[in-house]
Amino acid sequence: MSAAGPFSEALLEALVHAVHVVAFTGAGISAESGVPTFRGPEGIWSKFKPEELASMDAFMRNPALVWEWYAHRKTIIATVQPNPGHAALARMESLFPRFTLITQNIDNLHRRAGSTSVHELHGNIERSYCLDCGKTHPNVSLSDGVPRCSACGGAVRPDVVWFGEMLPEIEWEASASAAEDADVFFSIGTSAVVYPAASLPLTAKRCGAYLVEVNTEPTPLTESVDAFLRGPSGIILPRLCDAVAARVASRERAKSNI
Ligand code: BV8
Ligand code: ZN
Repeated sequence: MSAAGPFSEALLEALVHAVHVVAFTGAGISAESGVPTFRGPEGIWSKFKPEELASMDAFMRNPALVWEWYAHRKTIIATVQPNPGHAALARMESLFPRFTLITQNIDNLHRRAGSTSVHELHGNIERSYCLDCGKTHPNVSLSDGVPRCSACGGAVRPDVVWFGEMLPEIEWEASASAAEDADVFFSIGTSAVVYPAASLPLTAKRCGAYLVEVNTEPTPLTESVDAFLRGPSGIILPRLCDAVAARVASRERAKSNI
């Protein structure tokens, strides 16, 4: 174990001197809460093809099936709690001068863990809207298959970004500029295969960020990162926060002893 414990000096020094730290998360950060990922061996895509469910075509073809899938996921999400990985990212808001959290997840667990600002690139399963008049429907009853709009009777859909759909512009712009400005950029629990979200880590690196990946497995991004922290984010992230806090505290003590 080096002086820094399981984390390299380079990583801890980059974090202690960072002004703007950015964290970008995928389904892996919610895995330890019990939310299934997409592409793992038990991933939800292993049973269904993404195009069969997470696309407008799928919804127009069979809205009841798509809603059945989202209802199933909503049921899982309603029973789970944020895990220590989510809590560590909420803690990072007070650990660094500037901290930006970007997520591909739609499970709302970052907000429930206490993160106050979350850029949701792929929407949020707790929001729905009417396809015809755009009215938002916070809670939908799925008793009769496809929820109908109370204002116009139109079909209501989940407020999530499907394949072939544009990402929410404000969230995307804010995320892209955060990646360009990051001193340290974390890619956490994502297979880094869904674009344009997956382009953010390399944008950050190209613009000078120290790029860190936290994942239980290597991904297409791993060969490009400055630090690959292999393991569950629910274990690694709290330990990393403790190591940074300890290093900042010892510097403060050293300064006050001068
Ligand atoms: C768009 C909906 C533009 C909500 C999702 C060819 C090349 C490049 C791009 C494309 C292409 N063909 C098509 C495209 C575009 C397409 C795309 O990227 N396809 C990919 C699959 C090739 N992208 C789009 O369509 C996007 N829109 O491009 O529009 C446009 C539009 C109009 C006109 C012109 C252009 C929209 C993409 C959004 C799709 N929506 N979901 C929902 O139902 O959830 S995608 C889905 O995948 C989720 O949103 C999810 O967030 C996303 C990424 O998955 P991950 O989060 O990474 O999850 P995954 O299971 O894959 O990985 C989990 C990781 O965690 C693993 O690495 C695992 O090892 C790790 N892990 C597990 N446990 C832990 C852990 N890590 C740490 N700790 C643990 N405990
Ligand atoms: Zn309507």
